[in-house]
Amino acid sequence: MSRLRVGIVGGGFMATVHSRAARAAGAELAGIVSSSPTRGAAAAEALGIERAFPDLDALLGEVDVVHVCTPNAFHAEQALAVARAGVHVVCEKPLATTVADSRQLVRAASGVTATVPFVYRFHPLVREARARVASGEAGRVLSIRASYLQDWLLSADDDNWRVDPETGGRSRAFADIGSHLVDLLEFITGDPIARVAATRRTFVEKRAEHAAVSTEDAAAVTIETAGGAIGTLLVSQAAPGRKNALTLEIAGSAESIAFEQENPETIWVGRRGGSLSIPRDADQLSPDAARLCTVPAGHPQGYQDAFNAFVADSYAAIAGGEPEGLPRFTDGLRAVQLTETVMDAAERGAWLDVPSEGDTQ
Ligand code: SOE
Repeated sequence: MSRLRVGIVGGGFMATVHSRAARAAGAELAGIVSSSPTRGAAAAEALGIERAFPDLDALLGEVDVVHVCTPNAFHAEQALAVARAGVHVVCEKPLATTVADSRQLVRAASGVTATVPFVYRFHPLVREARARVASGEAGRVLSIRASYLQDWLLSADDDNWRVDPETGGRSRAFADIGSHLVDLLEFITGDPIARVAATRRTFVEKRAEHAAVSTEDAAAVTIETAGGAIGTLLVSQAAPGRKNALTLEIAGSAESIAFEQENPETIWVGRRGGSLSIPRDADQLSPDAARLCTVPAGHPQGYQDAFNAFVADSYAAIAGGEPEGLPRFTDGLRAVQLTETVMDAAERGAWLDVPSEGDTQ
């Protein structure tokens, strides 16, 4: 079989991560489009990609799959063009900046493989946590304590396109990192968030290149799940010392399970008697966790490994496979729906129901 020909749109940090993962999966990096021809040429050179193309249309005729790694506001238009050309698509999160656009993407991409990099799903011990909940070992899910804290937008000197709703969308911290948190929570528990109450804050209103910033630095959310669990989510990009601290702790009626993204090689299983820490060791894990172990126990796997596994599974789906737990455009839509409901709940100061998948299709 000939190698999959991959195109990348965007030239920043995420384009680097995606291109490494595409290469690791054995694909051919055929082309890149960036915001200007000069940037495109520089990105092609830096990432070892064959050609820089002047625009997306030119790239589309040359590739089997396009990875969209541009600022949020461009996702909808670009992913739509890719899907409408019958080309497979991997689109960064948030899938789009509105629910309406995300729905349109889900419809437009029904004939191609279309995935969203909720890559924390690909840590083997996340799969182990999921298996413990699914098998009933953890018992009924009672409560959830979840947070995702970063500090890179702490001060007025810190700036980024994400703070501007024109490029980042209405929500910033929740769309950017809260989306990962809710995806992971629902993925592990299998229990959808049914209702939310929320509050949000913009601590820094004037940044180096943006005045009157309205997007949130932080959001605090109280949740109820369809299965009757309750929980709290704290999301902030202004928490000193926290770099990429996604923490998820689920208390079931039989055991608690805690996962920390910055320390993904163990999960903590809490019990009334005899709590334990489970290391990533393929021989001891459930099949779906074991399949994602790429190096032996004691040889740490991390973020890029999770990303590589996501891209490898996306390509396996393109080849006709059905890999377990692959985040698709419907999951991207779900996270956008949750983000929008959290923002609405914060603005209205009210508990709001989260529309279910069926309502949003
Ligand atoms: C920036 O907040 C960022 O790079 C996110 O965009 C990623 O999705 C997350 O994995 C790490 O932080």
